Amino acid sequence: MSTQISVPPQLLLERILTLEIVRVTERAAVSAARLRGHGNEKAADQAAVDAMRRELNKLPIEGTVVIGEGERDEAPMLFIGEQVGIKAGPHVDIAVDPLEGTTLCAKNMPGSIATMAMADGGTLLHAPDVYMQKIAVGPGYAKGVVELDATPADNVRRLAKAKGVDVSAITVLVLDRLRHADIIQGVRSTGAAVRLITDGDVAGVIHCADPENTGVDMYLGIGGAPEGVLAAVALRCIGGQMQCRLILDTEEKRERARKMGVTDPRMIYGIEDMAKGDCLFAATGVTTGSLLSGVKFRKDVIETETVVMRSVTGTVRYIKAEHRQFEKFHLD
Ligand code: VTB
Repeated sequence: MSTQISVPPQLLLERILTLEIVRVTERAAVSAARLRGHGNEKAADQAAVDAMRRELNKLPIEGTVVIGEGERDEAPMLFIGEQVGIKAGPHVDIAVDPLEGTTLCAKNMPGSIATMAMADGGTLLHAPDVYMQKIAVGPGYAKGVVELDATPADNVRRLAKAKGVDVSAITVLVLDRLRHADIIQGVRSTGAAVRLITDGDVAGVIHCADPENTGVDMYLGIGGAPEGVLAAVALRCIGGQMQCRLILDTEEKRERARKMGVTDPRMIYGIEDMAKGDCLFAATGVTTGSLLSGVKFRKDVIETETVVMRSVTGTVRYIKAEHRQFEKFHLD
């Protein structure tokens, strides 16, 4: 079963953009990778942001950043509302996380990626940079097989039943945080396994789409809302289900969300509430993880691995690139 929804032809993104966005995440990943293991999250993130912005501004689009580095006053670049592209071409929404897993990169640990999504203008959820409750599973299950407001134990049992396996064969991926103690305990109480990650829940959610290879059946917990929207775009392309709710626990956050068009602060968002139109997703590995290889610097050649997806066709491509004369063509 696929989560694909039909998109009117006039809303289709030009498919050439699929390859264009690969360049964007490749460049961001290479720039961040030069700072792998330097212990400086800010510098690595800045390098990725600079590179991503430079590349985005070469694209034949009229793009608006809707998921970015933060709101205008706190982010000098790729802030929410920033216009990117050559200002000619289709109107598109852009979601970026130039370095997802800054700590992973700074510590040279597995799983940091440079990632972005592009969608038909006005079709991505404008989410403030707050926390978000998330649950995700892969394709092939009846709608509503798991639910955000069901208990972790209940969700595990429901998923095991739908998959036709014993609960002990289910693995749930969770960010290793104190706030998740109850979730972890709830999952383990059923006999299911928990896999903990220190960071990086965009890749975490994507793992659910291919349980046979990743060993992950479900993603559960609280992570960033921007990462939630990026992950939703990926699942739109490859199939799966996701339910999310913004955590708007202060008046200040509710006000920020209101300004972005959120009318119901308790709303549960499905994939299609977060990504309505045709959309593209790309991620390039910075440090090697279970989804993608990291950047490799060889003599005269830089290697990257990128996954790029398109929702309207459901095509997923893994692109291994060898970059020569990278510096020469990297400049503006
Ligand atoms: C979340 C998650 C991200 O950072 O935003 C997390 O969505 C931050 O959680 O993928 P904490 O505030 O508890 O650290 C990531 O893991 C990226 O690093």
